[in-house]
Amino acid sequence: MKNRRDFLRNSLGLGAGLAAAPRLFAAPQEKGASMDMEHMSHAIQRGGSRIVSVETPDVPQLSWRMDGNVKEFHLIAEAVKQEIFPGRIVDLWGYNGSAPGPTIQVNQGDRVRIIVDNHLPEATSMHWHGFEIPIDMDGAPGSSQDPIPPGGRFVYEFTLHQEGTYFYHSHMAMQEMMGMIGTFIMHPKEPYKPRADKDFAIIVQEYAILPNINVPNSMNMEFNWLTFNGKSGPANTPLIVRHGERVRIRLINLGMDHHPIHLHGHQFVVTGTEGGRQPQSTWGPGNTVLVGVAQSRDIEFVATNPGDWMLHCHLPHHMMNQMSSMVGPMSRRTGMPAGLDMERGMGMLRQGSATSEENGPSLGRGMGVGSTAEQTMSNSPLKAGNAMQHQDMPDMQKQGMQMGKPEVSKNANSVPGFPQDAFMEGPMMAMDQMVDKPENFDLRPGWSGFMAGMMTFVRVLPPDKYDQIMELRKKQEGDKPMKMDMPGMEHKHE
Ligand SMILES: [Cu+2]
Repeated sequence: MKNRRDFLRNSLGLGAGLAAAPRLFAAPQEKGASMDMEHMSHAIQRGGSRIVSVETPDVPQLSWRMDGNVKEFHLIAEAVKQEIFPGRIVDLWGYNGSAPGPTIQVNQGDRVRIIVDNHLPEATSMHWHGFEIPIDMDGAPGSSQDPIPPGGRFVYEFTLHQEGTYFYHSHMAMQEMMGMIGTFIMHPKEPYKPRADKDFAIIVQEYAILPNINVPNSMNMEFNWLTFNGKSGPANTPLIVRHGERVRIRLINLGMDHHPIHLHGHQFVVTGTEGGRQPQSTWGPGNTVLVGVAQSRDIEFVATNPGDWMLHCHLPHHMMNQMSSMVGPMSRRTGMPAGLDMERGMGMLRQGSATSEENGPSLGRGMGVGSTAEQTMSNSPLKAGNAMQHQDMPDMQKQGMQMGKPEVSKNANSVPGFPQDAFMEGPMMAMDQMVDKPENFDLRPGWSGFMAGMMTFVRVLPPDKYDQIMELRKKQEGDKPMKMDMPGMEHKHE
């Protein structure tokens, strides 16, 4: 028990940062307390067949300690500040400083203990989604347990006989919409066949974050920030694959929408659901998988086609960032003028927040221009003069936007329907430098102008380029503190 107390004290001191780390691991291992280093090195040897660990780009892995034969994890439910897009730092709720929370990986048959501390200002409860475990461990607030009060703790412990792609989440509905979910992988006792060379997991989430406010509106039914593992394109990290490898991607959804996730350049098969591995006889080819709310889907393919292939939700509004209603009156002459001035029409509030009493009725539920200020605009021709241009926006340039010349024809204003995509994406929205990282190495210049929302790349790379990126990654990791949820944990890559 002494070890356990030490562990808890150390891991509770997350805020102490790396300075606290040496103490934690310099301590001699007593009474069977040891880390499962085999797992931490991201490779599991079993019966001569290697199972790779699951990578969750942009989300840390959760480390554990062994207490006898029990794998012990520690999750802290808390408010987090997270940059979901360059310059857009928002207030989410998550676990151990991240939303989604850190990824848990265990083996089928493991005895697992998860200590959950509630650092939120209100009660919470942790549900283990799809787990076949005793009712008192299910985390259903009110029925299977009392909610965990603010400042409280609940210790969950169970043996896991399942395998597959699972997740944990707060069972308070509104907290789910604040980000409170995490990936929980159960590796199979008998390795899946065929073996995957790369294994990834992505949690898809959606937030309604209204203008001039950093807190998601969990009551909203429309979403303007769509994320893969807590980042919106182009801020998320591409999946790096070597040409010829077999790839598994596990997709998890717990939001208000179902997401059709589409992969370019490859057919795949759906090999698993939130209930585990599916029999091979059910695998039919596809390139889009509908990941419904509360579901997970595993897809697999052999990366035979070199290139930087898009992986994205195919709902058009889920391929955008920071959507708000178009502003009709400021630029259009035909049609009746709507009731808002330009600033409010664009959602630039001068006082209060979007959910304040004053603005709430128009902004609280819809995006930008709300139900009480419906626009009468149609997509009718704009007034005469120059087509809308973006290059005279020095502020945005200062912020690192590339702001190249927009591709708008001379007669654009006379074409009904304009502007549409010209102002949602394109070269002038590019920010390659702002999102520079090893995994983005050598993408086509300007690529970032066309990535938004639930969108990333599967980069199927020839060996030399693959090795180059791995080198860059290694170098970067040497330069900065490890991105683990616990200080000092070494996060080794293969
Ligand atoms: Cu979607």
